[in-house]
Amino acid sequence: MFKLYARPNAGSAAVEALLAECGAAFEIIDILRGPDGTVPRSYLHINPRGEVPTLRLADNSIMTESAAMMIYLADLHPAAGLAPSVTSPLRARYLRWMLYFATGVYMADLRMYFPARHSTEAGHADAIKAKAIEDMERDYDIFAEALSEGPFILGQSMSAVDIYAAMLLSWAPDVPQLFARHGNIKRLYERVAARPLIAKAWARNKMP
Ligand SMILES: N[C@@H](CCC(=O)N[C@@H](CS)C(=O)NCC(=O)O)C(=O)O
Repeated sequence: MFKLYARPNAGSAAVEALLAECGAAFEIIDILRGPDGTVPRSYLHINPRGEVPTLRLADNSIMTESAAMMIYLADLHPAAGLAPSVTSPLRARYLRWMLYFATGVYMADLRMYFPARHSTEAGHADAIKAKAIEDMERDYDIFAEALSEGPFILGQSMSAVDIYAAMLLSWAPDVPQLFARHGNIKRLYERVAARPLIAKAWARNKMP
C-alpha cells in the first residue's frame, strides 16, 4: 500500500493519476496549508521542504520528487504498459521529456505562481514572473515541435510522461491560448484527460 501526501491541483495530481492507472493500492493524505500559508510542522518530518507530492512506500520509506515517482511507479507496474523498458529504443525519449518537464516547465510554473519565493527582494517578483512565462512559452514551443503528430510523446501509446506533461500543461498561464497555438498539445491533453481513471483523479484535484 502506497501513501501519497498530496494537495488538490498540486504536483501530486499526476502521481495520483498514475497510481490509479497502475492499479496500485494507495491512500491519499491531503496536506493543506494553514491560514498563514504554511504546511503543518509535523509534515516537515516527512518532507523537510514542505512540498507535495511525497510518496510513502510499502517498506515505510519516503520518496520525494514527482518525476522520480512517475518513473519508479511506471517501472514497478510493467503490466500497465506506461513505461518503455530500460532496453527499449523509446527509453531515452521517455526519460528526456520526463526530466524536461520536471526541471524546466515545473520550475517555471513555480516561479510564475510564487515569484516572491524566488528572490530575497520583494521588488523582483514581477520580473521573475514575466521571465517565467517567457521561459515556459519557449519550452512549450520546443515540446510542440518534438511532439509532432503525437498524439503522445512516444507516438501512439500513452505513457507516464504524458500524464506528467498533461498536468504541467494544465498549469499554463493561458491554457486556451496554449491549445490554440499548439493543436498537438491540446490533443495530447484531451487524450490523457479522457482516460476514466485519470478523469477521476483530475476531478478530485479540481483540474480542467
Ligand atoms: N521538485 C519537486 C517540487 C514539488 C513542489 O514544489 N511542490 C509544490 C506544489 S506543486 C509545493 O508543495 N510547494 C510548497 C508550497 O506550496 O507550500 C517535485 O517535483 O516533487
